[in-house]
Amino acid sequence: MTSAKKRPWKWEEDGMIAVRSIARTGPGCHEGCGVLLYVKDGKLIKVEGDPGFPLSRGRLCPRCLALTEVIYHPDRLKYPLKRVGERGEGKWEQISWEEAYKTIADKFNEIKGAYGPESVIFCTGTGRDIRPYLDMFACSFGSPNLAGFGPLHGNACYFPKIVTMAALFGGFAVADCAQAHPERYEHPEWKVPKCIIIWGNEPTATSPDGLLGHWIVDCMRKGSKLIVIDPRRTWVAAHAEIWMQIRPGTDAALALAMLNVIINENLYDEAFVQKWTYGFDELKKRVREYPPEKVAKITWIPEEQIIAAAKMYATSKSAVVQWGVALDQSKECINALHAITALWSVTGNMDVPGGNIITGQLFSPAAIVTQRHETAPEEQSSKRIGVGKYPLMDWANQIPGEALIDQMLTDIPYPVKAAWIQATNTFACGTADVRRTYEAFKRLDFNVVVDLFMTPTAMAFADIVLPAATYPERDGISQGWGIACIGTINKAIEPIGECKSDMEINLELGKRLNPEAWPWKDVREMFNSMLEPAGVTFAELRDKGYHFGPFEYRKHEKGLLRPDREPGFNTPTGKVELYSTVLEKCGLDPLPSFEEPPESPVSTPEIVKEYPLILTTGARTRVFFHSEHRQIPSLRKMNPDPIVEINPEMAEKLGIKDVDWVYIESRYGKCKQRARLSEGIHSGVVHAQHGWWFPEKPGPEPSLFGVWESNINLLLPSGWTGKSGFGYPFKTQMCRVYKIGESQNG
Ligand SMILES: Nc1nc2c(c(=O)[nH]1)N[C@H]1C(S)=C(S)[C@@H](COP(=O)(O)OP(=O)(O)OC[C@H]3O[C@@H](n4cnc5c(=O)[nH]c(N)nc54)[C@H](O)[C@@H]3O)O[C@H]1N2
Ligand SMILES: Nc1nc2c(c(=O)[nH]1)N[C@H]1C(S)=C(S)[C@@H](COP(=O)(O)OP(=O)(O)OC[C@H]3O[C@@H](n4cnc5c(=O)[nH]c(N)nc54)[C@H](O)[C@@H]3O)O[C@H]1N2
Ligand SMILES: [Mo]
Repeated sequence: MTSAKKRPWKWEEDGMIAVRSIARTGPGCHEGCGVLLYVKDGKLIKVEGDPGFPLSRGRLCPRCLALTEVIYHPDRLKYPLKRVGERGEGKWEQISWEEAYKTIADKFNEIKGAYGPESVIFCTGTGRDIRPYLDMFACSFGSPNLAGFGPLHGNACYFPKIVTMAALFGGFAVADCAQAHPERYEHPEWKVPKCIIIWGNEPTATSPDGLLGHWIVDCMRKGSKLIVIDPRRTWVAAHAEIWMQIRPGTDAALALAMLNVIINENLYDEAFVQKWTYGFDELKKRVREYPPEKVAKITWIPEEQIIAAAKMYATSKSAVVQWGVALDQSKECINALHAITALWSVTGNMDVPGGNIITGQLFSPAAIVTQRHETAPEEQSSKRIGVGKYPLMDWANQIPGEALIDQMLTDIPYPVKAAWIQATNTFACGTADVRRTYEAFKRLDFNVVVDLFMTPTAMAFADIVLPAATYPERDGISQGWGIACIGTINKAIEPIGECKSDMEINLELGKRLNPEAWPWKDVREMFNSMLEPAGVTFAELRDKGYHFGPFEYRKHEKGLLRPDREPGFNTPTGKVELYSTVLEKCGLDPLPSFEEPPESPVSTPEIVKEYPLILTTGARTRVFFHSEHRQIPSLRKMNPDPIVEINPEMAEKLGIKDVDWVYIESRYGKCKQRARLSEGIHSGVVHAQHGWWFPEKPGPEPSLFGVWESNINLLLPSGWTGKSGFGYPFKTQMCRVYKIGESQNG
């Protein structure tokens, strides 16, 4: 066990109380940075980075710095609300928690009695730390239908990566930026990666899934050279040795061409390949179909650049891939993920210092899995929505989002009657084919939304709205960073109004629905029980601040990856399966390949005349988390309107000037955003922001806070998930852009 020395978590400073904590949600956030919360007269005054927290070392993003504006915002939900008018009318009545819980429990139990617990679905979005509790909540009610994790369509955020890695090497890997070690860069075994490929990712804006962006900057300062693959010139692209301005959705072809160069020029790690991989010869044969010359035409990347990048990556020891959500957000995403995993495997960068390291998680899985088995009867999992549709989804125990919407609309094979929506702004952000999703949720008999603010989702669907606490208003356990490190979130202030933490809400309502499954008297007792596998109590963890699990490199050599403790990887063959027996069993191609996006200048040339531009969406901004923060003055000021980025040459052709309002239109829908001319985007590509609604506009129907005006997901249709059930083309779509007449502006 590696923990910090005991240090205070609360002290007095300059007439204020300082509370050491970890930033989690709400509001939305993907990782957890150490924070110092300063409180005066019971009010949060300011937030600073905690220099003593080894993973963030005092750094913070603009959203944490604006936290007081979130907490004390006049629009915060403060009390449980019951709908009194029609759905969407915006007429609410304040009720007590007791009445809210009773109404929900009665209604859920009534549905359970009439249709079975599976007729209640449980939905959540990304990154919030409520997932384990919500999982327990759904299971203890008996429903196998916990949906979400951000994008409903194709589960196109991180899950495809998790599943691909589980299939290929039976584990989960992240880029090694010394985050596994409390002493970080000073750890004797850690090595600075000589080369970092940043692939479809902008870590300095997003700090996504297991990585804080400043780790990349730290590595750059220590000598790492970057290869960046992005259709837009991002901060990291501007600082790269090689920036490949790829055509959206062609990443699999690029990875295969890089493999082609590495294999044909004998730049791979022969010893690792021989001893630890399965199916190299088949892969070698497959990559012959992807010579750089051909792939240059597919990807729009010059052939020499592909070759140079492949050589630079393969000859740098060590080298690492840091990949982003752009890779999950194409239709046949598993292909690219498979090929990239093969890249770091054949070059011997698997689980080595400064490579892609295999990690585990510390606290929840054991507790949650036990809980799940105790409370979710076997026969219930066969009722999971979409079961049998996609073998790989079944293998991974996932719900295909499109099957969920289909079932909500058709009642086949059984009706969905109610939704528990905790921390997702579904149709404003997390789903494609917005109108269809909207219709599906509208059909349900009873919906509960737990959120910080009245969102378009809550306004449109909710019968009961419950107010959630922000992280300084509650205790919690933080586990992020894609690494076995945990710490406590420490309450610094009393919640405003009657807000409660998500965990409290799940526990209190869980007790009413199934008391046996929730034996704990309060949240603290629940946390202690969940921390048992990690061997610490909440109070001990709080006093230390953080706790790292053990970490070793090259675990496959030491028998640390397989349940039988034999050397090797936790796969059917015991090797990294370049040729995947799991994918094969699931009826999928066992080798990576490239498929054109469903709409592209190549696959649908007939529509290019009318819709000539490739639309990529949703590249994150530093100031918003998805659809959140639009009501926060200091953040909104930095990005007041929805922005579509267009190359100046193209803009000129289209008669569009900087900051003009324009329509972006696909074959399926349109919305309006404001043009920003940018040299950094390819002239054949435009990029539109996602998640836009306008808290300042009227809430009641039909406006729903203007959610139909600039919502880019109106342009994205259903029916386009990949063959595996994973993947959706959120970032590859054909569109046209044109200027709006003056009268239609704003
Ligand atoms: N076009 C396009 N669409 C996309 C994407 C894209 O790139 N392009 N990206 C997709 C991805 S990767 C994802 S993950 C999804 C994300 O989609 P969602 O996860 O649905 O994200 P949000 O819309 O921000 O919804 C989060 C809601 O939860 C509330 N909230 C925040 N923290 C808490 C909390 O701790 N407790 C509770 N109870 N509520 C909280 C917020 O106020 C907000 O209303 O969007 C997807 N949508
Ligand atoms: N500030 C902030 N941080 C966030 C979030 C947020 O909303 N706000 N959301 C969180 C969530 S849920 C997620 S999933 C992560 C995502 O974080 P990232 O993985 O960084 O995702 P994006 O910003 O969507 O896209 C990264 C880059 O991919 C590029 N790109 C677009 N299409 C393609 C393509 O076809 N191929 C390639 N190679 N590149 C492409 C875009 O231009 C963009 O620069 O961020 C998390 N962190
Ligand atoms: Mo995501």
